[in-house]
Amino acid sequence: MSTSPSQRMKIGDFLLRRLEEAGVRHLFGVPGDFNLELLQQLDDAGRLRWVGTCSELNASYAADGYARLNGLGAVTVTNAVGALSAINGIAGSYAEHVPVILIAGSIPLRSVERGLGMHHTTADGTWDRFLGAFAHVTAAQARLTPHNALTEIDRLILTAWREKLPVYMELPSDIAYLDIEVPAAPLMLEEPPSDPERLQSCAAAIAGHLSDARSPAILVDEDVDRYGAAAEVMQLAGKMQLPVAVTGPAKAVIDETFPQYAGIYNGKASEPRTREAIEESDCLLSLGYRPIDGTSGDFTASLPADTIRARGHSVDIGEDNYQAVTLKQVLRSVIDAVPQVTNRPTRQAAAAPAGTHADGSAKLTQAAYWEAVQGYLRPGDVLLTDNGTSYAIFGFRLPPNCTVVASVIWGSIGYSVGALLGTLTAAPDRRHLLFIGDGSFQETAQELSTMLRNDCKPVIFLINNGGYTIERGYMGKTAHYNDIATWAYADLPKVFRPDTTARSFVVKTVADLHSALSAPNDTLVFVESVMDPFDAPAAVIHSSNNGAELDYGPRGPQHRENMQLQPAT
Ligand SMILES: Cc1ncc(C[n+]2csc(CCOP(=O)(O)OP(=O)(O)O)c2C)c(N)n1
Ligand SMILES: [Mg+2]
Repeated sequence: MSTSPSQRMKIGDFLLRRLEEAGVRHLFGVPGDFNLELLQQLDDAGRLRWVGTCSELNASYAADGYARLNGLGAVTVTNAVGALSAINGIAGSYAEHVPVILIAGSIPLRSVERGLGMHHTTADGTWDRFLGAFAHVTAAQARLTPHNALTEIDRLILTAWREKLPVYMELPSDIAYLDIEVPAAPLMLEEPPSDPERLQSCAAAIAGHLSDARSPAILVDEDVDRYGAAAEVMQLAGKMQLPVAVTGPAKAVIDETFPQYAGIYNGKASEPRTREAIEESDCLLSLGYRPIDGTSGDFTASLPADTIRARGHSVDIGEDNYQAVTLKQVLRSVIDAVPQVTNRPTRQAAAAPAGTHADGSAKLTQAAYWEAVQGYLRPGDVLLTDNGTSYAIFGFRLPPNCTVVASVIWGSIGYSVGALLGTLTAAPDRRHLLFIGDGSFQETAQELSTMLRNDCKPVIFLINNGGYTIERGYMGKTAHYNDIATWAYADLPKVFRPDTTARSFVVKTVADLHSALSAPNDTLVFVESVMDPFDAPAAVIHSSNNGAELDYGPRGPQHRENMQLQPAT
C-alpha cells in the first residue's frame, strides 16, 4: 500500500495549486457565474495572479503569448459563451504547438444529472456540445467530477506540457468547493525518459549520416523552441560546423548572430545562400519541419533525399522509425557521438542592404520605416508581429537573445495584441515591441486598455494605411472591402486610460519617426505611422500575389486590370 502523504483540499484549490506547481503564475480570462467560485478561491489563496481581459478571445491569445515565454499558460472563461469566444485562440495554440490550459467554468453537475435547462446552453437538454467542439482543437478534454478531479487535473496539465498542445477542462460550478484527498507531493513536469536502446541506436544513426555527409545541414521549426532544444541545436551545429536554417515560425529560435545561422528557409522565397545550404545538402537534419505554403515557398521546397526527420518524441531515418525518444535527449546523444569539425567551408551571409538615407522631411515609406526600426532593436527584445505588411520583421537581422512571437501558421489577425499582454505578463523585465497594421489592430484593440491598466510598457508600432494592404496584393487593390474605418489610433491610450502617462506619436515623415524612436521606454510608447495603402515591402507583395494564384487558380479574378497591388517595376 502507498504511504505517500496526502491531504484534504478543495477541488478548485487543488487545481490552482497544480497550476502553480507547473509554473503558471497568472490566470487570464473573463469572469462569469460559472467560474466566479474558482476566482474567489484564487483570491482567497493568493496563489496565482488574476489578469482580467476585455474578451475571451484576447484572453486565449494572451495565454498563448504567455505560454510561449513561460512554457505553459492558463485561461478561464465561463460556459460556452466564453469558451466559444476563446476557441479561435485555442485552435491557434493547437496549430502553433503552444501548451495552454483552458478552464471553462461550466454548469453545475446538479443540472447535468437532473436535466435542468440552464443559461449559456442551447436549452435542448444537451451538455456535451462544447466538450465535443474542443475535442477537435485540443489534445485532451475532461469534465471534472469529484471522482475524477485528482487524476484528470494532472492528466490534462501533463498532456498540455508534454505534447505542447492546448487542453480543455470543464469545472462544474458546484464542485470547486468540495474536498478531495490529494497528494502532498508537487506535480513534476518531466518528460518520460527515452528508451535507452532506441536512443542509442537513433543517435548513432544520425551521427553516422551527419559524419558521412559532405555538406550536412539542420532545418529548425518551431518545435525546437517548444521542446527547449535550441541550445542543443547550436551546440551540435557548432561542433560539426553545420549551417542551421529556420522556418518563419521559428525565427529567432536560433540566435541570428550565431556563426552557423543560415537564414530563413522558405523554398524559392529563401535567400540563395539559405536555399543552397538546405537543398544542396546531402544530409539534412530536419527538426519538426511542417511544410505549409508559408514555410515551403508555396510548395517549392525540395529537401534532400537523405532527410532525417526528428520530432518531439520520434525520429525517422530512411526506413527506420524510432519511438520512445525525446528531441533534447536525441540531440545531446548526437552531440556526444559526432567528431569535432574544424575545417568545413562556410557560406558567407549576404551583406546588409545599404541604407537609403531618406530625406527627413519626406513622406514616410515602408522602406524607410523598416530601415529605421531595424536600428531601434536591442539585444533581448521580444518582437511580436501580426499579419500584414508588418511581416517585414521577418527580414530583420536580430541582435542576440531576441524572441519573435507570431502566429504564422494559424494567422488569425489581432492575435498579436492579446499575445502582447501575455508576453508582457510573462517577462515584464524585457522590452516588448509590437508590429501591427490598422486592420489587425481593429480586431482586438480593446486589450490595449488591459496593458495600460497593468502599467505595461510595450512599444506599439502601428501602421495606419487605411485598410488591408496585404490583401490588396491578393485581390481588390482599390476595392472598398479592403478599406477600413479611420481611427485616431494614437489617441486610444488616453481613451482607454484617461490618466495615462503613455507617449503617443503620429508619424508622417522620417524625421517624425526618428523623434518617436528616441522616446524613453519608461512608459507605454504608441507609434502610429501613416503610410500609403499601396506601399508594401516587396516580399509581402510577392507572397500575396503568389497566394492569389494558389487560392483562386487560373480562372480567378485576380488577373483583371488593376486588380492586384503589384511590385513597383
Ligand atoms: C481573424 C482573421 N480574419 C481575417 C483574416 C484575413 N486577413 C489576413 S491579413 C488581413 C489584413 C491585415 O491588414 P493590416 O493589419 O492593416 O495590415 P497591412 O497589410 O495593411 O499592413 C486580413 C483581413 C485573418 N488572417 N484572420
Ligand atoms: Mg493596414
